[in-house]
Amino acid sequence: MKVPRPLASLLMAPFLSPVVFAAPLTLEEAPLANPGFEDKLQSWKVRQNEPGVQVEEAAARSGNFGLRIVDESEAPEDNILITSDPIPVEPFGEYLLTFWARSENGSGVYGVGGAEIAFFDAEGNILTSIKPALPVFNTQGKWVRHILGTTAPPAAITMVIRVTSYTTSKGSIDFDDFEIGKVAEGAAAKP
Ligand SMILES: [Ca+2]
Repeated sequence: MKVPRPLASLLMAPFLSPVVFAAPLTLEEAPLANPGFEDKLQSWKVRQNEPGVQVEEAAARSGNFGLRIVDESEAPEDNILITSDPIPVEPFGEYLLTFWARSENGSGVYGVGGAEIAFFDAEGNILTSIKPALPVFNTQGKWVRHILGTTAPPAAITMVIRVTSYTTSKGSIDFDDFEIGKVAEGAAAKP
């Protein structure tokens, strides 16, 4: 599969230079539908606090639309949860998720909200008690790229991306331009 250009260029980024790979690190794009919310919420499911979920032009980093979540209180029932459609994975596959996010008014020392990856087995059971997750902090309105790497558990057949707000925080976050890819075989460093 073609390597998505933004991910490929990301891996050439200078801040990754201390990691020395035996071969150039390449990614196989995973099939994530509607990664930039140009088709509104198609291929994403709102699981909690639907009124707090908006897809609008004001939340776009690229294209016409972006995702805005608005958590108006620190009450748990106001937490927001949005889930991508399942994405097929290979056991022990190494996956890299990137997305762009910003918050102008968010509170919370542990982040306003964030994105995480959850893996599932063939029966639909979740496989990780602690999900690989990245918080989004108040960025004073500046778009910031977030990068999360993880490895699929042995029984994993699918994963989803989950976008959430946190119990301990309130405020809004804009998300756009999700990408996820599998690190190609043979990319590991040699001793
Ligand atoms: Ca977009």
